[in-house]
Amino acid sequence: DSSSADVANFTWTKFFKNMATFKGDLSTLTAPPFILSPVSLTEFSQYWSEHPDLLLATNNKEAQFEPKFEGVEYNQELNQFLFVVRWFISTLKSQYCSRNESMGSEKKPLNPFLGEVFVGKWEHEEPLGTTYCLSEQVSHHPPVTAYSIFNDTNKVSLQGYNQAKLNFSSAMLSVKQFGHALLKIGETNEYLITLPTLHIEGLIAAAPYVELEGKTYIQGTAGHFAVIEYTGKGWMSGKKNSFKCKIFESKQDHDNEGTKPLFVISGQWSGLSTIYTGDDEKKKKNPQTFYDADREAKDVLSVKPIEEQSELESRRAWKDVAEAIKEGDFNKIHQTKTVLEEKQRSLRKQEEEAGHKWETRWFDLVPVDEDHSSGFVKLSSLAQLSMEDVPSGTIAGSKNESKWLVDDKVAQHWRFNRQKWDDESEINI
Ligand code: 0T9
Repeated sequence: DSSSADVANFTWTKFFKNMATFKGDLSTLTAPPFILSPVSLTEFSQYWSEHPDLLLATNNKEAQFEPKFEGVEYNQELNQFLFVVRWFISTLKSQYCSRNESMGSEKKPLNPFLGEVFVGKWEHEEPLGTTYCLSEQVSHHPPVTAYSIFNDTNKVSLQGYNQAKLNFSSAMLSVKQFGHALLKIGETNEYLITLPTLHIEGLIAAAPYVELEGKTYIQGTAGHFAVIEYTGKGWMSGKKNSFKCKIFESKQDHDNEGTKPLFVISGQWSGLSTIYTGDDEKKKKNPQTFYDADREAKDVLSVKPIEEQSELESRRAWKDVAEAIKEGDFNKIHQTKTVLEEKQRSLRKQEEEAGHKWETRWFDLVPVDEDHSSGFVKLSSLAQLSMEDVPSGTIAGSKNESKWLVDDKVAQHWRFNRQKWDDESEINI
C-alpha cells in the first residue's frame, strides 16, 4: 500500500544520503530492512566452487579441453590452463549475480563477527569425491574473510582471502578488492588469480546490482598468463557482464606487441562466451562455445542443520537476525543484532583484560618473505604484480602501487594452515 511504500522510500532516501556523506566503514551503516540480506559474507566463499566438476576437471590428466583447434600446439600445461580459465569464468555468475537471482537485487550482507566460520561440502561419487569448503572471518575491523576449498581425491585446492574497500562517488559505490586466490593442482602446479574492481549501480532506484570493471589476471607456474577485462552495459558491446580474455604462453608474450594471444574468449560471463584462436579472432573466424552459464545448474553446498552447528557457525549465530530480516521487522532486527554485537564486545573486553588476543582458527597472517607454503612470490614476479597489501591485480612498481603503500613494513597475506584444520576438534562438516 502507499503508506508503507512512502516509509520505505523515506528510509531509502535517508540511507542513500547517509552513504553519500559517510566516512569510514560503510558496512556499519544502518540500512532499511528491505535491502538487508539474511546471509553473511562468510558464506560468499562457496561461490568459488558451485561447479565442482569444472574445478576438479583441472586435474584430470585424461580430459582433453574442448573445443580443440587445428593448428594450435597443445600440451598438458596449456590444456590445464584452459580448464582453469573455464572454471574461473564459471564462478563469476555465483559471485556477482546470485543475490539478484535469489532476492531480486544486490543486498547488504550480514557483517561477519571475528571468528565466525562457515563450512560445508559438495559430495560426489568417485572420480570427483568430496570437496570441502572452509570460510573464516579472520578480521572484523577491517572485515577480512579467508577461505580454503579442497578436494584430496583429486589433489585440487583453492585458498584465498578478500577484503572490500568501499568508496561512494557520483551516486555509485566503488569497491576495490584486496586479496587474491591461489589454486593448487597436484604437487607442483599453482595459479594466482587476482580479484577485479567493481561498482554498485542502481542505488538511486533502490535496486542495486554489481558491475565488474578492471581486470583479473591468472598466472600459472608453467608460465601461462591470462588477462580478463570486464566491461558493463555502457561499454563497447553494450551488453551487461561482458568480458574479453586473452590467453598467452607467457607474460612476456603479452607484453610483446607483435605476439598474438593463443586464444581470445569474449562474451558474457553470466551467459554465453565464445573462444577463437588468436589468429582467427580479428576476422571472427571459426567461433566455438567456451562456456554457457545458463546451461550449467549450480551444485548447492551441503551444510549441517543449524541444531548441529557450533555457536561460531554463521547460520546458527545469525539465526535470530536472519529471521527478523526475513520478517522485515525493523525493531527485531535492531534488537537481535544488538545481542550479537554486545556479546562480541564483551568477548573482546575479556580478552583485553586477560592480556591475550583472539587467535584465528585455520589461517595465519604470513609475511611475504616467510610465505614458503604458497607460490605467491614466484607467481607475482612472473606476472609482474605487486606483492604488497594493495588492490588485487596492482602492477608492481606502478604509480598506482605507490599510492597505496603506507610504510616499508613487509606485506602480510592470509594463508591456510592445513595442520590446524586436521587438528580441529570443535567444528566438523
Ligand atoms: C567477495 C563479492 C564481495 C565479497 C562483496 C561490496 C559488497 C561486499 C563484498 C566483493 C566475493 O567473492 C565477491 C561480491 C559482492 C560484494 C558486495 C556487494 C555489496 O553491495 C556489498 C557492500 C558491503 C554493500 O552491501 C553496500 C550497501 C548496499 C546498500 C548495496 C546493496
